[in-house]
Amino acid sequence: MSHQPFPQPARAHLLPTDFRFGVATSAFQIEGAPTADGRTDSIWDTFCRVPGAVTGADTGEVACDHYRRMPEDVDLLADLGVDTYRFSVSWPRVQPGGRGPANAAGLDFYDRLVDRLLARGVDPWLTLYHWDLPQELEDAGGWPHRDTAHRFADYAALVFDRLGDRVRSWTTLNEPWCVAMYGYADGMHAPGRRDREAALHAVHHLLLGHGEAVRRMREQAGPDHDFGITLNLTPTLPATDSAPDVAASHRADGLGIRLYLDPLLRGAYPEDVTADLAAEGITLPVRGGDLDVIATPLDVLGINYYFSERVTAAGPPLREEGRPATGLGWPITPGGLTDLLVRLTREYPAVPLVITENGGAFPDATQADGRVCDADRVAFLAAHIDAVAEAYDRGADVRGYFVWTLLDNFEWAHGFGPTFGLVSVDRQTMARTPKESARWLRDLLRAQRRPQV
Ligand code: IFM
Repeated sequence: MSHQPFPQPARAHLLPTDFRFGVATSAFQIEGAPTADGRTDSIWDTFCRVPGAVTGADTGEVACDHYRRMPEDVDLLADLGVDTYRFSVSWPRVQPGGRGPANAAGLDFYDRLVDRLLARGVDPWLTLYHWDLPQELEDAGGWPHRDTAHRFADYAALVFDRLGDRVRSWTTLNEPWCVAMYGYADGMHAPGRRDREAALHAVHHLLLGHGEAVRRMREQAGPDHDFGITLNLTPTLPATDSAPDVAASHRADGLGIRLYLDPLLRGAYPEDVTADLAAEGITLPVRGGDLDVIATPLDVLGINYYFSERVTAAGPPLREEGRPATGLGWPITPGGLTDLLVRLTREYPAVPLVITENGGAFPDATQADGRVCDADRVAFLAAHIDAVAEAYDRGADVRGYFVWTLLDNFEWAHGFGPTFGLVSVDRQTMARTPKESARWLRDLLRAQRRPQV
């Protein structure tokens, strides 16, 4: 088979030489080893046992066996030439049950991971919460319950105490929108509740937990530490110029984007959104001082970008016939990323931006010679890196871009079907095979790092 030249992000040369390139993963999606060294159940362990909750009844029991294969995986990602690895810590591994002292054996794993990354010249970027709430905290009320925010801040302080001497970049939460809406409103994700009011209470307590955690960690931090949160932002556009479509798009923007950014960066919930919620009979459980805590200054705002969508007043977001889409049917819209980054820089108080996740699930083709060909993924990544470079050129303060994800892994309620990885994982043997996209990324980063003449 002939090798086609891979597409290149034409504007990548516009990015500064200290622009970060990384790959991202999360604990539950790759680690496995659910009972090793004192770990107890998270809500996702429980959810996977619910018949019909996860496609194919897949579970995180083995996942990518990363808990045992961590050194090999660090070597794989270091060989890509990335300068940053974003990973998450499993809360029930390091504080089983979500209360009380740290579990030293659980923390030891992350200690070894951080040391190995640093030895390979890769900067660790730690996310404290990527969806795996200790089951006991859910049993006590979960994120709709205010106490969970305080428990999260305690947990953050425990992890910081152990790893803060070597980890400079700290993200509190990954995608609070998904935690609240998929977990507590739609029931598609753990813990599988369907209660819209509880979901909106969860939003407030997630943001409060974020702010409290940042404050607690800053008490112990030095000037080199960076603290932030990662939001999944899905920009919306009205499907037509009609007033109802424009209003529907604005409402979706309010619930998906401004409900998070406004309190974090401006210290207030958007009034149009709280008025809409009040009309539904829902009031956010805000107490005096909460918004000051939530608006604790950030050093970085993480953005997970997958697509933008067109909204109509008539029903769910439009899936436009013939528009390019990923294997999960998500529209491929790199221009939406440029517009989002430029908008954030124009509309919100200044904060450095990092794309903490971007990637696509595509079906991969394994050739007779063993190569895993994923030209769709290469084209997707090239277009999005190009979109980031364009935003940078237009003045957006964007400092980094991380590919989602290193390994084909447990894609939540979809199980192991959709593959987002740069590296494929044989589900029987756990053997890792870097795909063509991994080779492409390595070559791109080499060229990027080459001194300009
Ligand atoms: O796999 C997820 C990840 O855990 C959170 N962001 C989106 C990814 C793809 O769905």
